[in-house]
Amino acid sequence: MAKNYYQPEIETMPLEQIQKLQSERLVEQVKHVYANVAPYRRKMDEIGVKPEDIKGIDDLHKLPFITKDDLRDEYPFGYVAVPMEECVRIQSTSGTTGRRVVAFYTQEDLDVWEECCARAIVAAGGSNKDVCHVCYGYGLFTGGPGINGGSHKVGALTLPMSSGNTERQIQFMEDLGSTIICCTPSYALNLGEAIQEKGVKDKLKLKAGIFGAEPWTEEMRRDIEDMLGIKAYDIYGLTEISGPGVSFECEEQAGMHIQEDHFIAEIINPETGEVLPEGSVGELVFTCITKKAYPLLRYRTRDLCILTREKCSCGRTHVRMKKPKGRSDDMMVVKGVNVWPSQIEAVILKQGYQANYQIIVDRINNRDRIELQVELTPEMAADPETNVKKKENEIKTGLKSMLGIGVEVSVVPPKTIVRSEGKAVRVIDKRKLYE
Ligand code: DLL
Repeated sequence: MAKNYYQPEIETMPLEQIQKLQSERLVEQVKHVYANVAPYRRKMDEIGVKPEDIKGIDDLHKLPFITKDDLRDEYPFGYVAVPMEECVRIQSTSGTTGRRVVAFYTQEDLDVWEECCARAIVAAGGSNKDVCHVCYGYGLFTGGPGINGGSHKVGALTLPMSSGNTERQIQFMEDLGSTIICCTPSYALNLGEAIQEKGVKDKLKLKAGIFGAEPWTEEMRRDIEDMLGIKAYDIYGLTEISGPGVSFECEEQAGMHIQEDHFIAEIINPETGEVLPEGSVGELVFTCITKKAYPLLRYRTRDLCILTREKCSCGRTHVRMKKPKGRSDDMMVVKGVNVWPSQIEAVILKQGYQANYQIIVDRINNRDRIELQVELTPEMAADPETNVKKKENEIKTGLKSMLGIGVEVSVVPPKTIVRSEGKAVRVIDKRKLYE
């Protein structure tokens, strides 16, 4: 692994040393939170846990969890742990699933966050020779500001494009020689399509992409890599814990290294809260051990995934998380069966479609109905042999064996489904309207 400022020793530290550092930081953080965050102090008092009971990471399980509802109940200042004079920034969740959560940052918190994003850019091969094209949204969403700050720290020339205006994005890529593109994977596909249509792929200098903020499959990775002629890296994060860069992929593309000098990760059983051993699927929980303004302890992300400490050939020792399987709140119960959008996506991508699809769930005469609209690829549409009815039946059969329930399938012409510029909205659950 090439050495430079943004691959600090800490990324390759032996596990015992990382855990020692985590223990020291955790002890201090719990004191800070207990002294300054009244709702968390109440939670600890309720179960009789005192800061002095937490002597290191082995005691982490004694601490109470925080959920998104706790943060919403205390909106906006309840979980802030420093005086407002020390806060220099807020970011916020989109609030699509309820009241917004506002996260606060001191200058030091911003530095740590940007450092994590810088490490992600370096892990994707970035340096001060690169032109980093950021088309995550800017503003309250953490994507644009976080990656922007990381790119500055790396010393790359940073293009703060924000999302949308695809024509302009491509023009800038051509004119300024963008080498690294950062956006949601669904927008990357959208850009890929537009680049193919314009026939300008050969004029671009893109070599890598850093994509996250929504779930995406390995099949989608391959599509994006082919369309853009790049290596596609995954990046993960959430507003409550800072933003992008909580974890990211290295050149192995085999899970995202969690920045363990700043965050402790656990996997729990979402039903019982019990901590599960390495390798189990469960809900990811984060404890922030360096953040000062909004230092959440044992925050339940609702993301379901697996952690692994298997050795990574990149040399980084930080634990890896596999691609999140989905969110516990993404799961739909249709006709009494658990259905994940990612399962549906896997079936259609395997059959050669791209990730341009929409799932519509409804309830008619008290019976659930699930419909999938999938777009033909331009090649399929141009092929006179393509038989739409046959294609619909193939997808239906694939879904029936994956999910065990019948799904109505419509195969529609290319460009019928609205394209995403940020996080794609894949599911429209009309049943929620009747609740
Ligand atoms: O999406 C932060 C981010 C920005 C991450 C840019 C990566 C790149 P939120 O809007 O608060 O923050 O949404 C967080 O998005 O709990 C996951 O469910 C999902 N998510 C984020 N990254 C990934 C990923 C940003 N790589 C929520 N794979 C998280 C799957 C992801 N899901």
